[in-house]
Amino acid sequence: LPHAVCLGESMAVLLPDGPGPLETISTFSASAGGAESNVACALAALGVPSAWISRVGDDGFGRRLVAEVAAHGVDTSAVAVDPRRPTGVYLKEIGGSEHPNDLGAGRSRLHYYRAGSAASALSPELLADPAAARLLTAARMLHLTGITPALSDSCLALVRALLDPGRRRGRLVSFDLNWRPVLWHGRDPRVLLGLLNAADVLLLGADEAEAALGTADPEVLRAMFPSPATVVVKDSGHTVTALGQGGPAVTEPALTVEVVEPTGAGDAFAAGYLAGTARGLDQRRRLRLGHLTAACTLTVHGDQGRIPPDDVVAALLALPAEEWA
Ligand code: KDG
Repeated sequence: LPHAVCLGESMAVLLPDGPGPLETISTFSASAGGAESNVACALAALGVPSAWISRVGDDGFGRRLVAEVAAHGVDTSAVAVDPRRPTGVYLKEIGGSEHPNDLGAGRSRLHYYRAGSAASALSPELLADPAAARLLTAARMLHLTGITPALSDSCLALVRALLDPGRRRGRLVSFDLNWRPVLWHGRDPRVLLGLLNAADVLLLGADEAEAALGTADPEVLRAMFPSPATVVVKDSGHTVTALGQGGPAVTEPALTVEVVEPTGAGDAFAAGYLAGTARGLDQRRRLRLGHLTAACTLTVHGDQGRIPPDDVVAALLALPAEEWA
C-alpha cells in the first residue's frame, strides 16, 4: 500500500519538434505530463511507495498515461476511466524562431485542451469509491496542487473534502500552489487562500506567490498562512527557504546545473522534499533532497530525471555547507 497519494489531472503532452508559433509547427511528439503524477513518479523513484488518483478518458491518451505512470512503479489502481469525457491534452509552444508571432527566445507557453476533460469531473464521490478509499486510508501523505481546484466546481469540492480535518486521520497534506492563471478564467482564485491555509506543508514558487498572493517574501507568506506547519518558498530556482511555526528559517541554495528543460522541476522538488519528510530528515536535508531531485529533472528532456544511487544521494545530503552547491 502507498505511503503517499498524489491526486490530480494528467494529460497527453504534444511537444513541437522545434521553436516557433504553433502555426508553423507540423510535427509534435507525444508524451505524458501532469504535476501530481510527476510527483508520484519521483516519489517512487526515491523509494517512497506512491499512488496516483485521477480520471482519464476511455481513449488511447488515457491508456498511455496510466501505463506510463504505472511503469514508474506508481499504484494506479484508483485511476477511473470515464466513458463520456476525453483525456485532457496540452501543447507546448517554444519561443526562439524568426517568425513575427514568436514568443521570444527562452520563453514557452502551455496551451491546454482540458475543459470538460475526464479529470475535470473528479468530485467528492471519489471518497466513496472503494479503490480510492483503500489508498487514501493507507496513505500517510497526500499531495495536492492549486491546479485541481481550478478545473471545476466538483474538483474544488473534492479538494475541500480532502482537506477537511475530519477526514485527515493524521495524514500529512502537502499543497503546491502551482499557479495557472489561465485555468482560473471565470472562476474565483481567492478560494485558494483557504485551501493553502488548510495544508500541513505549503510549497510556493516565488514568482507564483508574487503573482497569485502579491508577495514572495517568506516571512510575509508565513504570516499569511498561520495553519500549515511548514511554508516552503522556492526563489526562482536559486534558493529555497523553509519556515516552520516559530522556528528559525532554513535556507538552502540549489545545485548549480546546466538546465536542459525546466518542465517538471517544481514537481521533482516537491517529491524530494516530501521523500525527505517521509525519511524523517531534518529541514536542511529535506530541502537538499528537493534540490537534488529537481536537478535530476532540470538536466534532462522530459519531466522525470534519473535519481543517483542511494550512496551518492546520502553523500550529497551529508556534505558540509561550503561544499554543497
Ligand atoms: O508541472 C509540470 C507540468 O506537468 C505541468 O505544468 C502540467 O499539470 C500540468 C498543468 O496543469 O499545468
